[in-house]
Amino acid sequence: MAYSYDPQNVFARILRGEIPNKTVLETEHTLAFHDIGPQAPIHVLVIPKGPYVNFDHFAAEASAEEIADFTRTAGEVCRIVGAAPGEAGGGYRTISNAGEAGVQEVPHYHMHILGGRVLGRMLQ
Ligand code: DGP
Repeated sequence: MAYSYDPQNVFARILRGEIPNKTVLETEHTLAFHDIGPQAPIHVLVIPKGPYVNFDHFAAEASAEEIADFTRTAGEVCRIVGAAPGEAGGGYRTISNAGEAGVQEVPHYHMHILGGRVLGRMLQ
C-alpha cells in the first residue's frame, strides 16, 4: 500500500519547531508532548519523528530502531507522568486513531496516553 504523508500537518509543524509544544520527553526518533485539549488529567501524545501517517504505516515502514525507540519512549512517558499502574492512582490507556473510521484528526501517527482518573469502561 502506498501511504501519502502531508508535511503541513500540525505535528509535522511541531517537529519543525513552527508550533510550540509542552514536551514531556524527546529522543532521537520520538517526541512526547502534552495534548492541547486534554481529555483526562494526564493526556500525552507520543509521535515518531519520521513521516508516518498512522500505526499501520509506521509498523510497515519504520525501522526496527525507530519502533523500539518509540515503544521505549512511550513506556518511559507513562512512568514520568506518574501513570504507571504500580503507583498510587496509576494506570493508563493508550489509543491510536487511524483514518476515517478511527476519526483521526491529525494525519501523523500518534499514540494517546490517558490517565490521572478512572477512565470509562467503553471506548468511544
Ligand atoms: P486524533 O488525530 O483524533 O487522534 O487526535 C489528535 C489530537 O491532537 C487531539 O487530541 C488534539 C491534539 N492536537 C491538535 N493540534 C494540536 C496542537 O497544535 N498541539 C498539541 N499539543 N496537540 C494538538
